[in-house]
Amino acid sequence: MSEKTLQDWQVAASKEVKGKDLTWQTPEGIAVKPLYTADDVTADPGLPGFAPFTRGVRASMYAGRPWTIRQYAGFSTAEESNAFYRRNLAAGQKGLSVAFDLATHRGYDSDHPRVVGDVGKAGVAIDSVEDMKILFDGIPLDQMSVSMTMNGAVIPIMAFFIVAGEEQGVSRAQLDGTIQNDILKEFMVRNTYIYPPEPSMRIISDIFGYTSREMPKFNSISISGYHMQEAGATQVQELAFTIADGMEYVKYGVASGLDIDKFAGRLSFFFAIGMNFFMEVAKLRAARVLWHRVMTKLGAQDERSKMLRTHCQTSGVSLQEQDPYNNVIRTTIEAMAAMLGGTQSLHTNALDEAIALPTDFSARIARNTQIVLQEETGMTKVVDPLGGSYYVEALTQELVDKAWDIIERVEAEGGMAKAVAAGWPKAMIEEAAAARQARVDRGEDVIVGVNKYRLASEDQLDTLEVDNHAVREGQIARLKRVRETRDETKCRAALNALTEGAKTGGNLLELAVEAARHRATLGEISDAMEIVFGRHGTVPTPVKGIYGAAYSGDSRYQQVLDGVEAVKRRLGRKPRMLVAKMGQDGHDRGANVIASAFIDMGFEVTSGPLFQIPSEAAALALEANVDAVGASSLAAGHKTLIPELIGHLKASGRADIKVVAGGVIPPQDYDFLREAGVQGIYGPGSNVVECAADMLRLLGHNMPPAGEELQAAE
Ligand code: MLC
Ligand code: 5AD
Repeated sequence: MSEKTLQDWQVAASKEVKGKDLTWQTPEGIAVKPLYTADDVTADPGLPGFAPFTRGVRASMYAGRPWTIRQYAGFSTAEESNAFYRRNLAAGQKGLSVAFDLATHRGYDSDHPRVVGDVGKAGVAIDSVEDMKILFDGIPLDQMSVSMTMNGAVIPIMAFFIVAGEEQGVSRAQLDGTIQNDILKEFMVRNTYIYPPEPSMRIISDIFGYTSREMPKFNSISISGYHMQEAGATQVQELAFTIADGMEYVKYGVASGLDIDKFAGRLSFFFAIGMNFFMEVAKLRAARVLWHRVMTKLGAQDERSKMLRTHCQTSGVSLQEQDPYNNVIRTTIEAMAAMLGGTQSLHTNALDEAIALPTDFSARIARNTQIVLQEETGMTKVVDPLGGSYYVEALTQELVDKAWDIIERVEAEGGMAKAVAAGWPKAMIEEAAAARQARVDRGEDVIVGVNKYRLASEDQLDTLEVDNHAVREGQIARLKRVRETRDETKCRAALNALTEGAKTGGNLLELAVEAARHRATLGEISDAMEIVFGRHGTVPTPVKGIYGAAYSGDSRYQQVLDGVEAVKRRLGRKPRMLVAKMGQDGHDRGANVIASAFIDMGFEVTSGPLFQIPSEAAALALEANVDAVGASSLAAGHKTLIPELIGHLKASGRADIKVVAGGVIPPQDYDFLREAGVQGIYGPGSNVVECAADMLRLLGHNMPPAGEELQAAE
């Protein structure tokens, strides 16, 4: 036993680093010390399988049964996605997870004029029960657990799933899986809502009611922090808002007349796992402690109601377009954090994440990352091996306390639905996102291959390309067949009953199941409710001052500010830009960060509403009389939507308006876009100050090249 004291260590360490303060201030406001000892551990984590489940929800954890390898996937048609699922299951994947295209998410059939660029692109196109049956062809739904990421069009998708099961001979009581069904975070960060908040919350209670009665094995919601972290939230924000969302859903369920212990045991969670390894491990442990505390407070009696079970996905935003094989390393580290945090189910991202959807090759590496952890390393043999680590235990407690402060604020202001309507959680997350972007652009947060150790030239990856026009044609033909062969009278009657139910009460899922049986389509079922509920829309409000503040005194930033001033003198007004979001792509982090930063740099920015079609974006550009349009695209619609936008601008005699594109755009598409008239393309990892410098050049300003300090390291 050492006789040395903490003070002795302090003296020794301080001498080594010549008195430098080694405390690490994390973005969540936690001061991480260079050393933790037993003195820092204030709470006993107890044992796994017992309340408050700090060390895991099962006594034996992975020693008894490893987590579910559940890769999220979907693209193109139901046939193609089904074949992809079958190949993956044969190669060691254990559970399914369906990614739907954005048309489906937003309640539009594939033949709707607003979704021309979206069909089959970011996920699989599903228009009716017929598509759902093909999606699970040869996959027995009584044996395979299926997660479906659906929030907006959750009623028709659940109905199709139930009827597809029925027609496979599987009763709904046997169906095992999870529906995301988490609308609060959609209004906050993910944006695939359809209806306004109030009817959306009713839909969730109706699903709780139906599944708790009819589908005992089915997880009725996946309360998701993932998208908050993707949108820029710190781990504390992700943790707090997710648990607070969960509380809100439980309160709505109880208010709708359900007994808390009848449905709470089937609520599940979903977190992102980023690169701050120990913070992520501690976050999952803290989440379990917080949920146990919250559910006890809400009056749950059954321990299963208080047990937080979660899926995790490694972080998409942490992966880069540049030097993409580094992404395999990042994903491995993140997967280990998810495992050591005690996740129940995991998706590991593919190395081409920042560019396109996974190919068979990149999906294999992603899946094998988990298989290697499970089958080669021996890491699953011990339950919660980080339990008792001074640092991890102290961090767990600190996260619990910090998140609790935010949860108490939410509660004091009337709960998460009210907070979301007031908008402060979203603003808080956007501020964190702008601050992170500034740290990356300034090189303070290192990203290997992007702002440090950047390669002089990059090899191109083979990426998956979906021909959305062909998928759309196929879907339109199938929709036509479905509509021609169904009993129209029965179908209409079921749809009318659904509309009536939306008006006067009655379980919407139960009513939609009937409509689905009679081959009502996804768009028709959505419309039947939209008549009563209306469709929700939002215009972004970018945060101001955060990005600029991080750059005060920076010489390159000053050059850009001077450039903007020069253009302003020439034009007699600020340079104007429209940040446009077209198609059903609701990923607005990039658009918001760009808008915030450009405003701080002196541009006049119009943030277009989400979900515009190209003619609407062009009309807005003319109305705001902008000099340039920045089209932000993260859902693969760029090849259809941006050329159309340029066509509309030209047709209106405004070919002079510059169009640039940003977001997830594979290098393979650059020439196509340039030929269509796009004058600047900014993929992931672009430095925002340099984007602005480029914009000034496009506007005729003689902008000097970036100085040494901003040039990428070779
Ligand atoms: C588990 N079991 C054990 C055990 N471990 N039994 C004995 N000993 C052990 N050690 C039992 C469980 O109790 C359960 O049975 C069964 O085994 C399955 O285990 P599980 O732990 O419940 O796993 P799973 O079925 O995979 O469920 C995990 C889940 C679920 C609860 C988190 O909700 C889920 O799969 N979620 C996935 C969500 C998802 O994939 N989302 C994708 C989002 S992508 P029983 O009988 O108790 O149930 C996205 C991106 C985008 O959102 O588009 O934006
Ligand atoms: N297939 C596979 N992964 C997908 N993701 C989104 N859509 C798909 C899809 N169709 C993953 C990406 C993204 C996160 C939200 O989910 O990793 O970052």
